[in-house]
Amino acid sequence: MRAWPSPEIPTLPVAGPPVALHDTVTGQLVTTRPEGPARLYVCGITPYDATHLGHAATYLGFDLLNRAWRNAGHEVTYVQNVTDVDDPLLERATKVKVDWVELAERETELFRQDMTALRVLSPAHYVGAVESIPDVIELIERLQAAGAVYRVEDDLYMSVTADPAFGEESGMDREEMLRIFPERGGDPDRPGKKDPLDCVVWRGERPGEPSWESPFGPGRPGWHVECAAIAMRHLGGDFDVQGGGSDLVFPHHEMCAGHAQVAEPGTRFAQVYSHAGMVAYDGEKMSKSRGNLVFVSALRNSDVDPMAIRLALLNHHYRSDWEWTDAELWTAVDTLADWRRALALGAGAPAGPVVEEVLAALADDLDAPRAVAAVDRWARATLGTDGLADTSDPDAAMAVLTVIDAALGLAV
Ligand code: 5CA
Ligand code: ZN
Repeated sequence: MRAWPSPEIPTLPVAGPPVALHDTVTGQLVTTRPEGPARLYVCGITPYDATHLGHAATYLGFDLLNRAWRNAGHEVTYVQNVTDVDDPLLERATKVKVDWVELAERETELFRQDMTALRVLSPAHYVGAVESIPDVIELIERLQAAGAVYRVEDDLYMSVTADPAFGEESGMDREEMLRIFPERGGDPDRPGKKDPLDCVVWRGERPGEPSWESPFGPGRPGWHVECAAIAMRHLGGDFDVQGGGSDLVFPHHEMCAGHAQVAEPGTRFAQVYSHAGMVAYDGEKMSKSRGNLVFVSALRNSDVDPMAIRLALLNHHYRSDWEWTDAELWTAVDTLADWRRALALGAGAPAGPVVEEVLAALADDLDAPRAVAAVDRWARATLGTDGLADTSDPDAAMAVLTVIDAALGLAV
């Protein structure tokens, strides 16, 4: 499907360092060494409600990775899906009496507008579950050929233990998996399953639900098989980074890896699994099911500068769990105003060290708060908020503007 227009990235006078990223599997920092274009897959939205700040924080985190790679001289092939048919979307459509296709299209369009306003680089391939059904069917057939699929009534399940590496991505033991699985779409107690952790790959047609023809009977894709099929189609095996929020560590990314690794034995799904922390509001994880949401579009509609939203999100490290407060948004508005005053001077404190620090911070596990602090120190030195104003570098503003645009995605 159509993505959103990508902002231009200005060219930096210096290349950024190689990018190190925290890997969920090993719990270590890994220096990524893409061969050819860096290949990134990030799990997209389920479009039944507007983009909230938790979603935005996650996509911004991976936007920093995309930018850090590009600034280090790599091309990037970025793929993102849209789960445009799944239980929560169909349930919401029924509840609000709106056609599910209409609801998905409307919310996907709003997401595009939010991403555009936040200056998030767009994916090269923005792919819906519905348009991927032929790829999903083909993947299920490969899983069948590997003997990893069985039927329970009209539904097809994949045996998770068919992947010898099952459990490696999340590093969880069975007890923990069994506890989390039902909270995140799993059905451990269904009679007829061989293993409670097995997941649906094809959900047979139910009355009143959309379905598509397939060799397994009419139905629709399971959730995990969707991302496995889309990633394999557009990135191939062993791609550089699989990303998403930490709520996807298990079962979603574990199962995606399992599907791909059973279909192509001997190949890893992704080299690195990267997860963003959860944003909370009112004391709990911001989630559609809990309803404690702050929407990006609502802030935009109340005239909040999208760059202030972006800066407020950048003030938190992508891996930390944190709670959104309005106070932080207003602090970001003030910070931006200071930066704008400093940048309007043209001359300023020496830009070289700021440029270097911003690029180094982002290459070090996307440490945006450290990069923001460096820019802030520069602005204070330039304005003399800390003492005497320093305008010794005649070209400072242009250099700082360029790096905050290229690396942090801020247009100020
Ligand atoms: N469509 C699936 C992924 S294939 C899905 O999880 N959709 S979603 O709309 O629920 O979430 C979209 C992305 O936002 C996912 O990467 C998810 O991990 C992330 N996300 C959801 N809630 C939060 C939150 N409160 N804080 C941070 N990230 C979040
Ligand atoms: Zn996904």
